[in-house]
Amino acid sequence: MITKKQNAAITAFLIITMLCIQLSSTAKTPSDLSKASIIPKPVSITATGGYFTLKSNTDIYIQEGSEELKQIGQSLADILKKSTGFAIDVITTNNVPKPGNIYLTLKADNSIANSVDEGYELTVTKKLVLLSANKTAGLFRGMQTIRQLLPAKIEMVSKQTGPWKIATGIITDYPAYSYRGAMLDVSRHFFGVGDVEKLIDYLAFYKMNVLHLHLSDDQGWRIEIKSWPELAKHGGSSQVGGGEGGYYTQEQYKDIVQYAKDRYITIVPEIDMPGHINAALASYAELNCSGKATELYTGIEVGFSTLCINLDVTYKFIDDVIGELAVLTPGPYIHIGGDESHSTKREDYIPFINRVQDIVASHGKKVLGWDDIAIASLKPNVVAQHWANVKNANMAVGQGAKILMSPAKKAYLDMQYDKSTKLGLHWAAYIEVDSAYIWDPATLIPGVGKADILGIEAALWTETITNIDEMEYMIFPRLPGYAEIGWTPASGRNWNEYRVRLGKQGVRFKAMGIDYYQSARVPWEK
Ligand code: NGO
Repeated sequence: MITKKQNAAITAFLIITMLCIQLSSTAKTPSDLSKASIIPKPVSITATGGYFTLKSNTDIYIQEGSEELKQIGQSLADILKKSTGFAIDVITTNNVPKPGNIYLTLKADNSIANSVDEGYELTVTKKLVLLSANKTAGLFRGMQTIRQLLPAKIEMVSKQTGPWKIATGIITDYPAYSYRGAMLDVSRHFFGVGDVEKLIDYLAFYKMNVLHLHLSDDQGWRIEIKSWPELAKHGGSSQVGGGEGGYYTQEQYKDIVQYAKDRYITIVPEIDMPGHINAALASYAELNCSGKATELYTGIEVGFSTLCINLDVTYKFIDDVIGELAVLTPGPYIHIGGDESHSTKREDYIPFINRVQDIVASHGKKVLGWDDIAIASLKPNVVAQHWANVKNANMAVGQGAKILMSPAKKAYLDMQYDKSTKLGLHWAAYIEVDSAYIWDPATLIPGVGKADILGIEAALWTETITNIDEMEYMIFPRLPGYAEIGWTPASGRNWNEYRVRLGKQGVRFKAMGIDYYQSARVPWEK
């Protein structure tokens, strides 16, 4: 006769023995989830030492009741179908599916701790891949982890041979910062809708959630404004070096916004003012203090143009432009630029920025601006994007504003990797892949701590970048590092460990057809 006490002891013994077997097999077998090269690195990974195998009869089951969930299931199926060649269906269910399948569910009780909107929990057993989150955004982020756990060739668009194995275990994950973005300057050189969508796909793959579009500058105006049609028609007809330029019609812009939204990415549109505005001054004579339109500009100087601060029409123009943009923009922010207004007197600049903040607010949006705006009186909810001036960042924080971190020395994607880089500039620094990774937004500027920071944004200015291949060369392999800085807690980041994980992404870049900079500081897996 076994007593209750003995029974409990036997059970405990069995559990400990099983755990030991599992741990030792984890160490020996290559199926070790904790060794997976996921970028950004998840907050917590527990490996259990086995494999789930995606087979020709694998389907994606989704919990009933959410159209968005269906879309996420479908986008995962679309990716997996191409490379595996399997006919993967998306099936709605209320029960845990039978072994061999992927299951996406929402937690009705919001029980995933710390996750805000984007956290998720991924449990892989030999039988099932179970992805759950409080919100669909979390499922979308978690889906990127599933992609990265599969062999790199899962990203190819032609049929490949398996096996398609995923190491078993549990991942619990959520972001350190709520804003993790990239900026693309489409003014200096224009990038069409397809190129922008490609960039959005890359951001999504690394769990980034904002794309800031620098839509206007001296060299080109890139968004159709119906009440001021010459802005796009004339102001959009130039670019650096004198190419034909281009602009997005409002319909095309809506497509970009929707494409991003489907990937849980917010578009932040920027109209740079009062400087960097020559394309508008060339399009409308009445915007100039002289009453005469300027010439279109195709050089790369900065700081020579300004709106005419004391004209009423200036504010009518801004109100119309911001008004149309606000309607096209579901996200909370409109970026007003404000950088390098060297041709605007300080006594004009300050009231101008104050007034423009009110215009943005009157259209129901929040203001983002380069850190230069900190010399004005910042209204509540304004975010200052730090790029060069530490004093400005401190002044912004002193006024209660949050900071978006884009320090040019660390996070400018147009900075050359080293002296041999043919594209790009180096006025702020040469930024090798390690330098791009080794910094902490929360300790970079004395007096600006984690609580003051909204997030990080890597900026690609395009004076020297003319097409998607050049864009890819400058952003890869630095982009995944910025994604990790934004997502993974600083305490979990270490260059020597990261460079190995990054090296393993090389095959993924290749599978996606990305031509990247093969930095000698990274052990690339070919
Ligand atoms: C500066 C400048 C841009 C340039 C960029 C080039 C800011 C905020 N204003 O950054 O106009 O394109 O450098 O690196």
